[in-house]
Amino acid sequence: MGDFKLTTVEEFEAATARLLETGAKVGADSWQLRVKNQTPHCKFGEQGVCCRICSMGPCRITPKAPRGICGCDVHGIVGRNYLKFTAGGAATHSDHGREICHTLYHSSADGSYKVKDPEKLTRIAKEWGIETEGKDIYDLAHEVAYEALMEYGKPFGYSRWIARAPKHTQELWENAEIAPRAIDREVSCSLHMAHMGCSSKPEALIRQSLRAGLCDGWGGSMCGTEFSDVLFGTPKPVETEANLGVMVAENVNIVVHGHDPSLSEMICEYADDPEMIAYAKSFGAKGITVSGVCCTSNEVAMRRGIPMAGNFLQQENVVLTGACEAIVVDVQCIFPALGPLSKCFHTKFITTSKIAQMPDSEFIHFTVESAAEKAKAIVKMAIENFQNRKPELVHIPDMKQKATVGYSLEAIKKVLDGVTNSQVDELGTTKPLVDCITSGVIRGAVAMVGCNNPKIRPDQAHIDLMKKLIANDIIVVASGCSAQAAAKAGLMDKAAKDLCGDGLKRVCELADIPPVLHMGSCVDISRMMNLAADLAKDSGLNISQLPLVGCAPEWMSEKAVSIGNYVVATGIDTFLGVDPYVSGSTEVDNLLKSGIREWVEAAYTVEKDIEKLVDLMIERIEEKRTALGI
Ligand code: MSK
Repeated sequence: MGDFKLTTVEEFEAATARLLETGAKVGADSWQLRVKNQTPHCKFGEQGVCCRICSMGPCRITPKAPRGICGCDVHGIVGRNYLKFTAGGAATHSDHGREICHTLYHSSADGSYKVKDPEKLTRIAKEWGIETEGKDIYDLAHEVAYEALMEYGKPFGYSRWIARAPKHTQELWENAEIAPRAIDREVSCSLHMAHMGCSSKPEALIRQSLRAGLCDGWGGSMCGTEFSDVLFGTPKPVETEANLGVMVAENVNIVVHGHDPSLSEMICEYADDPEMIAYAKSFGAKGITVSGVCCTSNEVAMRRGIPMAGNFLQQENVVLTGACEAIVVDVQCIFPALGPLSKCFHTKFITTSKIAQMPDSEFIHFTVESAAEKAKAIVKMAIENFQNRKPELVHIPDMKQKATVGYSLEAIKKVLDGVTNSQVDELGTTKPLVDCITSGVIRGAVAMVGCNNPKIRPDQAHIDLMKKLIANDIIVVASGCSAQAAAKAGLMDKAAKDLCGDGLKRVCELADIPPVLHMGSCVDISRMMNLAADLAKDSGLNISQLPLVGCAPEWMSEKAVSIGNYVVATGIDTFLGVDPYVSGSTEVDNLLKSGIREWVEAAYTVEKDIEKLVDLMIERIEEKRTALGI
């Protein structure tokens, strides 16, 4: 096994404890302290039985008070809350996707944003029946972007992207009346249904929850992923590093955080500019290091190899190093705590989007038109802040792992084709993966996604699950903060093949891949949907028959609920480690855990015991294999 060793959660925690000591010296608050103040959590909220959608309440359902003032029972209240939770997530991902479409619409040969993958753009245009012959690539980009923007509000028809799903899946959606229409329509319709005096029938509310999820995964998120690839390049395997040790004490450290690559791509451009590096040197720094947190980090890691400083619950840690000149954020998953925390250090907390404005931050409004100018101003501001560091507060944990990232669907097909030398079209095929699965060399695949949540020991569930899965010859594709947990631990180092069972190890060696493949950010779970669709088409099976499951063991956001709904509605059994606030209603709980199987051939499992969760996933994969006779 050589010198390779995983970094343990205990080591992560020791590093965090040391950083919190610095925090205590300067009077910093932290999520660890706030969790203590907030627990125990409200039981009504946890069960989803509190209703505050009108001002007659709030109403809370108990055995003594089984109905709200309007007469709604617990099942209606829990179902409505779940639908609103989903709509919040679908809106958020999809609005991110919309921003990317706008960026594409404004791309130009001489502007800040260019088309880096014209082949992919042309492919999507053809898929959508848009004439490509003899067209200037930017005219085509604008036309496709316009059509994509129309997907958000078109009055008739279903999402264009669902044509990528296998016929059988499309029929299931049609029959269950959950085929996603225009993206904004599904979000609005969800809020309408959950309004006082509208739906209180669990079945109707859960059906719409699935539909709202589908408009995200097979709508807004797919726009986000596909057009980010067109603009910034479709990811290919690239070497990088992960964990706080990627920050460099001698350099100006800029940390990008959030989700939209439009900002972080520009910051990376300017941080690489020789003029800026010289400017940094003039302030006594040796250079500039850009690293990332959360999904913005995944975006720039996948395309540029920019190192990943950490995931969701490490965002405060980057400031606590005392070596962060600027934490620059766009949208989503940003702790408002970063404002007051950065005031305890020299760090500039820079917000850039009107969608995520926070107190105690410097707001530099970043737009497509002003991208270059604003990115340069931000990089300069960080450089000029280097001189304000307090050396006695600087401590960067000496902890990082190597990682190979950038496994877009296109890249996965390419590496696997390289192994089998199969005769394929230019886009490749998933057939080698199908062969590995049917022959049993690989038992199956798990899509590991989602966040960190203080309810679970941070990162432990992700890492423990992945270790057991790969040891059982189950390949893992990961995205979001789950992917970063894997990278920090070392599971995206190719040397981690030695932790695999014999079959998966052989595949990793032949394909020269790590056993956990980084597929990107949270919107990039749409890549996993395309992978599942291709696997089904290439194997001649339905998605639900494939030995494939999804898992979000530490999820926390509304987006994760939306994701869960589209993954499960795509026919993939989905395993959660955190309860989605539905335990107060047996009807809603039963629907999600079994009833929806009748509509979409898959359902949820919720299990807080992580050991049991992984065993249940393996069991499910083996059941599917048995059913197929493989
Ligand atoms: S950043 S949604 S904490 S994965 Fe996408 Fe991580 Fe979850 Fe945010």
